Amino acid sequence: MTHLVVFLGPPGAGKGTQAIKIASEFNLAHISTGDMLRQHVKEQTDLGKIAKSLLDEGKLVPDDLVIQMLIERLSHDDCLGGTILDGFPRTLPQAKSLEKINDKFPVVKVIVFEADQEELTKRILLRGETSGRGDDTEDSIRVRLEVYQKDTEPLITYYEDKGITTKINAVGNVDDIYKEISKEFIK
Ligand code: B4P
Repeated sequence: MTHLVVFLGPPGAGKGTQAIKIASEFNLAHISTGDMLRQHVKEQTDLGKIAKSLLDEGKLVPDDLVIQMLIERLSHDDCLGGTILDGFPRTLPQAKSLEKINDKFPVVKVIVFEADQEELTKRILLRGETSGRGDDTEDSIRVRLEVYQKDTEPLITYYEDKGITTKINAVGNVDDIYKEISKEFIK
């Protein structure tokens, strides 16, 4: 059985930053659907060709494509000892797709990253100066924040109802935030 821990939060909240540190410290696999999609774009795969403009515009890639990509990735051996899902699920159908394979991949914990829009925009614009990411622009950030509120934020209630969420203040020093999150892994 592969336990899944979901990192949920708005764009730029630091999900990826913290997932890398936690996965390495607690020996977990780290799956970032954003990184996987960017790799597809780079390699110009069929999925990458579909994803490119959506990513740049700040829109979500269609559920069926992302779900298929995620399920295939979860079948790799490195996921057997537990996995952090960074950026998945982002919609209710994506969350429900995990329920369908729930016996093998139960979501045991959801870390909810909280940060205000001003801070998020500042971080992403700063990253845009060096990242070369087509979605680290002012226009794309606006869309990404809107998409987050509409499609992803409802997942907080969805997982709260299951009693498995922990909210984390994602504004502050990276190491302090890491310490807060790591408490959830040593309980
Ligand atoms: P992601 O790659 O998931 O991008 P993100 O939300 O911007 O990243 P994150 O919250 O991880 O922030 P990070 O640590 O990098 O998604 C990109 C796109 O891929 C989506 O818009 C969508 O199109 C597509 N996609 C991905 N998953 C999908 C799915 N499931 N379904 C459909 N489409 C999907 O941190 C951001 C910046 O802040 C960094 O520069 C970092 O250094 C900095 N930072 C981090 N913590 C900080 C702190 N405490 N203080 C100051 N700065 C900090």
